Amino acid sequence: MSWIDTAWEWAAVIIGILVVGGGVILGLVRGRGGATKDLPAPPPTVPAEVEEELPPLQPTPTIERPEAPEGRLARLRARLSRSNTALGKGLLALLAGGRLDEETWEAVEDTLITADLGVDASTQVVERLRQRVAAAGKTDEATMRAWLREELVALVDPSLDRDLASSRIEDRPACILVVGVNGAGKTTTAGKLARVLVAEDKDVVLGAADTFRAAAADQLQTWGERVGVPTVRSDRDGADPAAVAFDAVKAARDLEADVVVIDTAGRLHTKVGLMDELGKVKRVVEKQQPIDEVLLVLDATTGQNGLRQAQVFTEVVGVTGIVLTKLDGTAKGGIVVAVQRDLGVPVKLVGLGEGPDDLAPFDAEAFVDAILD
Ligand SMILES: Nc1nc2c(ncn2[C@@H]2O[C@H](COP(=O)(O)OP(=O)(O)O)[C@@H](O)[C@H]2O)c(=O)[nH]1
Ligand SMILES: [Mg+2]
Repeated sequence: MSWIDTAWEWAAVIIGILVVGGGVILGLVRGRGGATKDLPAPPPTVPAEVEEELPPLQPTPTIERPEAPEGRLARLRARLSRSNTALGKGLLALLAGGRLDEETWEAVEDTLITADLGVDASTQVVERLRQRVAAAGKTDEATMRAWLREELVALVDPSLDRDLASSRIEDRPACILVVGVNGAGKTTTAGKLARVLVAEDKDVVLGAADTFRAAAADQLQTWGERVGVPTVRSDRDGADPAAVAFDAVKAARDLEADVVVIDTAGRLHTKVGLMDELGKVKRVVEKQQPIDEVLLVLDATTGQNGLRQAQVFTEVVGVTGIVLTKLDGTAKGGIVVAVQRDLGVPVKLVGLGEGPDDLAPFDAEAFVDAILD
């Protein structure tokens, strides 16, 4: 058992050496540490935690937060009323002027027709107002304003279903096709609509099926990038629009997106060309899934001319909703009524400017109030 004793002795010696040695080494290190204070500073190096905070070399696009659609109404109302005050003020000046003779009623009807309300609708409003005045014998401004408002709201029809198909339907994305003549505002509307949908927390895919010029796809892609929405496109001018539309829908399905918005070309001068191209886009997309919404984009400033073009589109593709753009640029808000009556399709969205969030869901009462304010 003497070797254990020896081992313990050795252990004690080793521990002793370690304690003393450790103290010496510690002292040396401290001593050196003290000495470095007098040495020149080492070349500066970027600490790891600061390096991580430096901006990356490749600038990443800033994702914008679009304005909530509900919040837009107040601002857009102000813009609408700027271009439409002439209509509201003119009508009320005539109606509340005291003398409602034949000449005055004619002037009221002319004012409504001039505002693009359409002849039938204008005649109807005047007829109803005359009956009410005759029955109640009142023509004070508050009464006339209230009646005019009621008649116009009835014409714009608050009962129409203006909901947009923009949520997943039975485990697939909703599909929106945007159509209309060149320059109406299709691409702008598709871009603004993507923002409306992003503001509603939807996952959106854009499809650039206007393949005439690469610039058209660039324009759409830029809209998408600003709010982090991918754009399916072809880099080749003149690619088959139906193929691009098909790919966009496929991408939206693969990504399990909520909605895919497809922009189309407007340079289709003949009805036959329009039939061929839009008809094919529709047919090809529908090999995968139905198109839920066909939005016809109409420029409000083209007035009654726009209606004739619109008719062709309703014949070719089943239009489910109208987007009336450039209402900020016209005093003829009555076109809303004319469009709905002529095409039998509700106005679902209105464009009120060139700003990215200048697209608002349409509301009959707010619209009439904006006209009469
Ligand atoms: N003032 C105004 N301009 C608009 C509105 N919507 C579109 N535009 C403008 O109309 C022009 C044509 O738009 P674009 O989307 O390229 O038309 P597209 O050919 O149908 O795709 C562009 O300069 C847009 O900025 C709107 O609501 N108000
Ligand atoms: Mg376009």
